Amino acid sequence: MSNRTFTMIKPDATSKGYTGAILDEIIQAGYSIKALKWTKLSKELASEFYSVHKERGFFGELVDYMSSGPIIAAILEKENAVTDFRKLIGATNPANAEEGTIRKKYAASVAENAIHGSDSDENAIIEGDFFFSKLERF
Ligand code: FUP
Repeated sequence: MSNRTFTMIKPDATSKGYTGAILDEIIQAGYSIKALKWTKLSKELASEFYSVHKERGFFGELVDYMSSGPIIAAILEKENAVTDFRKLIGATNPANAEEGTIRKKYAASVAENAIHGSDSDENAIIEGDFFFSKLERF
């Protein structure tokens, strides 16, 4: 069991001014920030990040949306990081997310769902490495 996960606060949430509130929820939930970046994905990089979904009908929209504005990318540390973070953010579709979860509070729709959380320890490492060099993580 790994103690690190990777997250992005997505363009809908950053543009609505939810960045500070969401980061605070993450910290209050016991995560410490090991790497943090305010950045913007190009279409090419968004396509690469989400390449696992490239055959899905929503892929084009997903890439357009994820490259539409700035995001926060972060590596987070806590015991049982990946599983607990998925619980903290809630279901992919905010309509199905439990009360109190970040997506329930801040997400607009399944496409614009405010935040990403890695779904496995392996993907947490791959996704963290996508955004951060050795010099940018502590
Ligand atoms: P999650 O692991 O909760 O981020 O969800 P997925 O990996 O299944 O999906 C990745 C992203 O694709 C979601 F965050 C939003 C987008 N998506 C859609 O736009 N429509 C869908 O039906 C499913 C996912």
